Amino acid sequence: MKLFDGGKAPNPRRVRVFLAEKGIEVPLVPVDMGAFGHREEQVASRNPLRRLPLLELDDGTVITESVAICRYFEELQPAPALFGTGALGKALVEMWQRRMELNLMSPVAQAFRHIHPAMKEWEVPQIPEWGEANKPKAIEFLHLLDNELADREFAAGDAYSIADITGMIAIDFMKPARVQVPEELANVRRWHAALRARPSADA
Ligand SMILES: N[C@@H](CCC(=O)N[C@@H](CS)C(=O)NCC(=O)O)C(=O)O
Repeated sequence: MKLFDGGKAPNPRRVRVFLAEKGIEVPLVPVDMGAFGHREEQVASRNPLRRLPLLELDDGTVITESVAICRYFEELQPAPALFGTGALGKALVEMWQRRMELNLMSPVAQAFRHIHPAMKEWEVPQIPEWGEANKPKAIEFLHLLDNELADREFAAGDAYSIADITGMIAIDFMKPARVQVPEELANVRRWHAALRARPSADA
């Protein structure tokens, strides 16, 4: 199998961090997204959405969507469990994974893609007002998250999970999106710093 990777872009990074936490090595095919390599035949023929990451299995089957790729590896190698354990644990990870994606990563991505000048050819039409409108949505969710993290170590409970990976990468993505984590959100800051200190964060 091979993983078509997009370098610094947040979704490819989600899969690399997940694999690092699992201790799984997969051959990477680096794609230069800055040069629009993801719009060329190599990617477009495998994923008509022309997005990364994508995983190609040895029989030619292609899996796209970061969480679907991670799910595949979770099933191949269940330990350490990054999608939760037991009925309740799995439901809570799913809940927080979706919350992180829909309420944090998505508004941050919208802010970045609709405001940053470098994204003008990526997001057509680019609507800066829409980008600006998304910034307070991300901040509002971070306040909610800060309350939740007051009495637990990780997003979905006492164990690290894919929800933490999505959350960490969404917060890292706030820098180029020019959105600040409010100073007073001490729990979010503590949680993010702990996630960044894990070796997997550099994957
Ligand atoms: N929902 C997809 C999103 C994939 C995605 O949007 N990837 C970005 C990189 S972070 C991309 O390929 N963008 C290319 C483009 O917008 O043209 C996933 O979770 O993998």
